[in-house]
Amino acid sequence: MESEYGLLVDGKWTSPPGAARFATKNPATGETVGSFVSATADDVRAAVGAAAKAFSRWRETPAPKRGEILLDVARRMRAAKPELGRLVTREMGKVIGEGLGDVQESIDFIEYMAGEGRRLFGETVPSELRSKFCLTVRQPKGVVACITPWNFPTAIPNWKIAAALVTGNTVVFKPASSTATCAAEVVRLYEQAGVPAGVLNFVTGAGSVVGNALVEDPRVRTVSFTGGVETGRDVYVRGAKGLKMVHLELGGKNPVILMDDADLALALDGVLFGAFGTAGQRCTATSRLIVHEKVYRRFLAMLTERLETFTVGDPLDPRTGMGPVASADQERKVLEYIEIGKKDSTLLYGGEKLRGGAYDRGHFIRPTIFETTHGSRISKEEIFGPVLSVLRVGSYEEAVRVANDVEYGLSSSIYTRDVNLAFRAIQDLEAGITYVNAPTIGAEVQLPFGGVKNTGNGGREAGSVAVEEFTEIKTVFVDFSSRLQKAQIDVEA
Ligand code: UN1
Repeated sequence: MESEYGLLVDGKWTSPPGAARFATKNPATGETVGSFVSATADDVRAAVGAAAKAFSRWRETPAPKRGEILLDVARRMRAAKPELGRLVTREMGKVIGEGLGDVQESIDFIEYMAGEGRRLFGETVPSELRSKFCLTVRQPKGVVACITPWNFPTAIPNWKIAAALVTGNTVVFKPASSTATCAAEVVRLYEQAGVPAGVLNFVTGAGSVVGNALVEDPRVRTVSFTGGVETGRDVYVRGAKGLKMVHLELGGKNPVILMDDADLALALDGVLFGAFGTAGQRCTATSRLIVHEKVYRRFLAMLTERLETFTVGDPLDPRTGMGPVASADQERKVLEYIEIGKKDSTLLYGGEKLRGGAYDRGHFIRPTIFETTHGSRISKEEIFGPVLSVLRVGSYEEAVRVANDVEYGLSSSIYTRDVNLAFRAIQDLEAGITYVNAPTIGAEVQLPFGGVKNTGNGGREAGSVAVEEFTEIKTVFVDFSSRLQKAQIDVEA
C-alpha cells in the first residue's frame, strides 16, 4: 500500500501543487503510516461539483446494477481483508482480531446493502376511489456527505457509503484525519469495483475547513456524521441553515447492569470485552458497571484478579488483550479523566500511562477501574478510553434509575437469569440498543444501530432501515378511471 495520497475528485487522484499535507501515525510505535492533503474549501467545492455532475447518470443506473458493483467491492475487500485488517491495527491501534473484525463488519454490511439493490421496497396502499393505484417509491437524495470517526476506520465509512450508493446518491467522503489511510484504501476498492468517476469522491483535512465546507455547501442535501456530541451539534446547526437532513451518531455512556442472580463468570468475560475492547474507544463501550450490592465485592475481586493476566501491548500480536489508545490527543484526554477520577472516586485498578521499553513509543494506558458514586464526572461524561466506572446499587429499580440518568442512550445491557427482569429491562432502559446476558458492544449490521437522547437526533444506521437515511419517499397516485375523481369529496354513499 502506498503511503502518499491525494484527493479523489471526479475519478482522478489529485494533489494540488504546494498543498499542505498531514501525516497519520501508528499509535503503538509513532511511525508514519500515510501522508494526506489538507484540502481547502475550494477543493471541497470541486468534489461536491463532481458528485453533483455524476448524480443524474448514477441515479438512472438500475439499483440491482448498483448492488452488483457493491458485491464486487465486498469480494475485493474479502481478498484484501488480511492486509486491510493489519492496516486498521497499524493506523488506529485496536488489536489485530478487532482490526480484522472492523473489515469483516464492512464486508457484512456491503453485502447486505448489495441485496438492497433488489429490494428498496415501497408500499402499495388501497385508494378510496375506484380505478386508482396508490404507491410509494424510494428516490435518492442527491449529493450526500459522509463524515466519519477514527474508531471504526473501515466499518463506519462503509455503513454510510454502501447505503448511500446503492440508493443512488453520489458521495463526498471525509474521514477522520488520523485514520485516513484506511479510508483511502477502502475508496480504492470501490474504484476498482467500477464505481463511476464522480460517484464517490474523497477529501481529507481539518473538520473546521473540510467538514464545514461540505456541510455548508448548498448542493449537499444530506449529511451523515458519526463522532463526538459537540461537533455533532455544530454540524446539525450548520446543516439546519440549509434545511438539510443531518444524520447524527454521537456518544454513549453505556451501562451493564449486573444483577445478583447473574452468571458471574459469563458477566466477567462480557464486562472485560465491553469495557476494554478497542481500548474502550467504541461509542458502544461499557463505561459503567452497575452492580447489585449482593454480588458487588465478589465481582470486583473477580474483575481485578482477571486484569492481572490481561496484557496490554503490541496490537499486532494476537495474544495481546488491549493495544494503545488511538492518538496523543486521546491519551491526554483519558489521562485527564483519570486525574478527575482520582479526586472524586476510588481507584481500584490501573490509572496510569504504561512506561518503559516499547511502551515509550506509543500511547499505552493501563485498563482502569474506579469505584464511584452516581453523579461523579467519570460516571456521567463520555471518556472514550479504557476506564470503567463501577457503581453499587441495592435493587433493580435503582439500577435502572442510575443507568438512565445520563445524557446519552446508545447501548445498554443486563446480566440476569430472571426472564421477567430481562424483559422489564428491555422496556425500561433508555437506549437504542439493549443486550441481555451480553456486553454493550458487538452490534450486527443487519439490525438498526443508533441511540436516543444526546446520542443522536432520532435516526438509525444499518439494518433494514439503513436506506431511509439516504432516500426520499415519493408518493404516487395513478388514476386509470379516465374521469376526474375527487378524494374526500366523491364519497360513495
Ligand atoms: C461505534 O463505536 O461507533 O456494536 C460503532 C459495536 C460495533 C460498532 C460500534 N459493531 O460495538
